[in-house]
Amino acid sequence: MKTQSRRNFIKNGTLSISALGLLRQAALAQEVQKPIVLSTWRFGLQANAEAWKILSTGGQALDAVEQGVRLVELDPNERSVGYGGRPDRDGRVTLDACIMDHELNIGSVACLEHIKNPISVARAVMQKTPHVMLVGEGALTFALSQGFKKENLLTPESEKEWREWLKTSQYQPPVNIENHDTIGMIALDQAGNLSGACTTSGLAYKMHGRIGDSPIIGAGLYVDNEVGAATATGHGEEVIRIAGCHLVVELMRQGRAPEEACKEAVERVYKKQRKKIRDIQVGFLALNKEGIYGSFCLQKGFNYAVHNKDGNRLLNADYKVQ
Ligand code: SD4
Repeated sequence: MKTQSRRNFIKNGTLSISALGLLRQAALAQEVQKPIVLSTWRFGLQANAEAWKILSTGGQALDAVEQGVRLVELDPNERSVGYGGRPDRDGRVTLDACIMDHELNIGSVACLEHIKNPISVARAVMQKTPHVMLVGEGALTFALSQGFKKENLLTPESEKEWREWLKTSQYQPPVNIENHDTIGMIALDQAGNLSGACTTSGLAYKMHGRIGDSPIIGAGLYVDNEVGAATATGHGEEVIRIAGCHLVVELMRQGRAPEEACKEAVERVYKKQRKKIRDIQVGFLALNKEGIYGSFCLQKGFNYAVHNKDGNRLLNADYKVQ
């Protein structure tokens, strides 16, 4: 009897020590990975590095995403965002951008001309107006009233390309996967708050006035501080059709891991395809409240940059169409 209870004691003791170990392991596994920032495409590396300066010193995700994407907007060699972006079919550079913080504050501009940093105008819409979205002339008038400078955004390189395009285009907006890229950035700061920003010159040689998913909250970007954040790139028409980023965040709310949520959204685009699937690209990038991230795209070629305490790196998204 005595021996047995001693054995039980030892056995129970061993069990409780290993149970404790398991609990500790589980706690470690659940430790939130923060701060962390993610952005779409290769230029995400430089944008992340800029955002990291803010995040790594305890700054807010909102400031980090704004400053991060501004860098790409200002780069004339990036031909799909901000200054130097490819124009529409009339030769006009029209920009779309939106920003969202952890308190569901949102700001957006669309079809904005002549301003190098549309993301900062979007932030001003969010913080200084009773509205959430301004477009075209109204957005420009507001930007100028806030001290933004009116500038020519069409660089000689972009103009030359556009003039070449005019020769053969028959003025038809093209649908292909090469001549567009957007920077979408999502971040979780040290305080555990999420924010996101998305900015683009949209599809090259689009019809004048065309607006994609990027400035539309719920399509090109969505943030819910209880759940996670998502951003999108690719053919805006397809992303808007499924309310893409809102869908990804809601799928995470239902328990999907970030990559699974992105995959399910891509599946939905795939199932409801209206154009030749090879002519369309859509990519989603998601981050949850625990700092776990994932991505998925329709066809090979989408990559994204991740910066956390382990460094800044470029990863390839998995894809649907083999
Ligand atoms: C748009 N989604 O205007 C943007 C373009 C883009 O990769 O992301 N291209 O439809």
